[in-house]
Amino acid sequence: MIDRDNGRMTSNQLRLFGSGPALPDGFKYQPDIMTPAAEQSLLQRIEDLPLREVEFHGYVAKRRVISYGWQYDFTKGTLRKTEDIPPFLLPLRELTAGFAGISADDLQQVFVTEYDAGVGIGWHRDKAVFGDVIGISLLSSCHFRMRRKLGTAWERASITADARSIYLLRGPSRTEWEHSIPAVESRRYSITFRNFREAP
Ligand SMILES: O=C(O)CCC(=O)C(=O)O
Repeated sequence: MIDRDNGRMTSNQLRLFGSGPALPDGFKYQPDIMTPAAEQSLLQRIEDLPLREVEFHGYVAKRRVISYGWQYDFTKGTLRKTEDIPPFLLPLRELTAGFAGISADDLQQVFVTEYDAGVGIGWHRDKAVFGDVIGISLLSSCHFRMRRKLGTAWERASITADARSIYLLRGPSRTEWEHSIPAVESRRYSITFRNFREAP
């Protein structure tokens, strides 16, 4: 569902009526990138991961996360090498790279996040060391909101990111727009892959 300011139309309706652009430049979305069976087997593997509550600028958020490849320390503002990306995530990395039109080897950071019912993520832009951000939703959908400042007002757009869908933040959608997810209704997982703007 697209909600551009007070718009009430779905993205498909907007495209049917040819009234765009519906979403920020550089944002790309695709539903149904995997079967429910493939989603289930990923979720089974994720259940065994040692997810921990995220520490963000001195406070502990309710999301539970784990980073692979590289970890960004929000307290120190630094990157450090961490455990390699587990083999079960490599086929998903290939698929993600294909969606983004880049090499899988360049997606050197993976972040697995669990949002329990009632948990979301506030307005932010990902750290500037990272380039593209590509996110896969599992188990349930979320309302993926985007906004950017236009003078004294906010330009807004949003989409429902369904379970088994993928989105890409690149270009203005990555550098000019912030994004956030309001409290989800039921548990959701996201797997976000990132490359680097410059080699770390
Ligand atoms: O869960 C998502 O899809 C978004 C995650 C996110 O914005 C982040 O980790 O910075």
